[in-house]
Amino acid sequence: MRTEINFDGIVGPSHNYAGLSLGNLASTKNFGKTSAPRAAALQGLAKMRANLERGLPQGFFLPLRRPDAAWLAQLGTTVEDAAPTLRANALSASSMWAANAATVSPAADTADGRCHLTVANLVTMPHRSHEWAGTLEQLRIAFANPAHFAVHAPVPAPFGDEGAANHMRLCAGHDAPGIEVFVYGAAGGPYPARQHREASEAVARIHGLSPERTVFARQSDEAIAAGAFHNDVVAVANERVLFTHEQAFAERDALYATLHAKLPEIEIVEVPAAEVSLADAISSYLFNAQLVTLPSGEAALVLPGEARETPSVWRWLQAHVAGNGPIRHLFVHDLRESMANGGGPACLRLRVVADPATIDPRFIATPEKLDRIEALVARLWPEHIAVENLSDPALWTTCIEARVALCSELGLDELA
Ligand code: SUG
Repeated sequence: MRTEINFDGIVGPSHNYAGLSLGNLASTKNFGKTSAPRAAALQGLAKMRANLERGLPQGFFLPLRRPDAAWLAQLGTTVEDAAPTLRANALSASSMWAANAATVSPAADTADGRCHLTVANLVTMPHRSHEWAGTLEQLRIAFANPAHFAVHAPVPAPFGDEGAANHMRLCAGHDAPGIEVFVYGAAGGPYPARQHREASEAVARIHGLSPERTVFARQSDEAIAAGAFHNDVVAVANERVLFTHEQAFAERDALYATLHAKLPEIEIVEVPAAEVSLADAISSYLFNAQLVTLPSGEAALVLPGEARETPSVWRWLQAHVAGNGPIRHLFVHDLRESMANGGGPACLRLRVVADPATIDPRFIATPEKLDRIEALVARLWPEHIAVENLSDPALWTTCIEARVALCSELGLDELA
């Protein structure tokens, strides 16, 4: 049966705070702090385990090869010789944020009835611009069955594409035809607009989406200026629910009217700026929650601890759950290590609607497999990385060996 599967990026052993993402306020603020890669990976694995226990199908992606020697070679250098910033770009563990791996259009939406995935080019940020090759390699293995999947290479530069983080899907049920909403940013503000409309339009064409069920919406300039470098920092959709901040979209009324016309049963849950400011929404990652449908049919939010610690946000959530709103349950997780680089629960996962039996089983989580990954992470992931450690050859070796061991543990030696 086709169902929604969340594929989380396993946090790689090189996770660090090099402050590489301009416009992502958490990344800038935490530049230079000492990271805890082992704790980061264990926090992510605990979220995966909890979602599995909630009855939600769960998959994962492996960290990419870091340092990325192949990328440095294209730039005429090596990890030993690269300047510190370039070396940090080659060592980033940023592929953990699987919401930026690809854009996914489920089979029910596409012309050929297959699930289409286009790998994101992530060209705006140097440290993310070299993820695509490793991601493509991995998705081609996980979704190799040509009867059910088509995995596409990224759209070409200069059109920036950041994948599912700027894509929402509204539908009566996950396997029913959906309305796909692509959110792009306009250039000209203090921070780069990382998703370009041209890229979103290309992805919609490549996936064979019907123009009647495809919507292109502009992110509001205030949201980008306030630090919402991806739409999934200010809005999230699941089935017929759109959960959004009042200031997420440039032409909000027109967008809501379009969505109501295309999906009359839509429920738009809008959080007013007067109750939760954009600043609080962004620092707490209220909208970067995973909005999921539990086996009971009820909707739940999987939130980061920061949402409970932000009074305006927690007040709003408590009132919503106490009232008659569509979101019935709140689950809070400690994802502090990822959050400190601007990645919340929803950034860490890529949603794919498919029959799990059609996916390479090596990427599907089971409690026993999570036990084995956890044990390996506890043994091999560095406990801490300070920014100056990035120039230590011993750290590069540790990162390479830890990842190779994970590939081998999961029977994925071809990715080593
Ligand atoms: O691209 N942070 C990521 C966070 C991505 C969050 N993803 C979604 N919103 N879906 C980014 O800005 C920080 C890395 C550093 O600074 O070292 C970073 O890349």
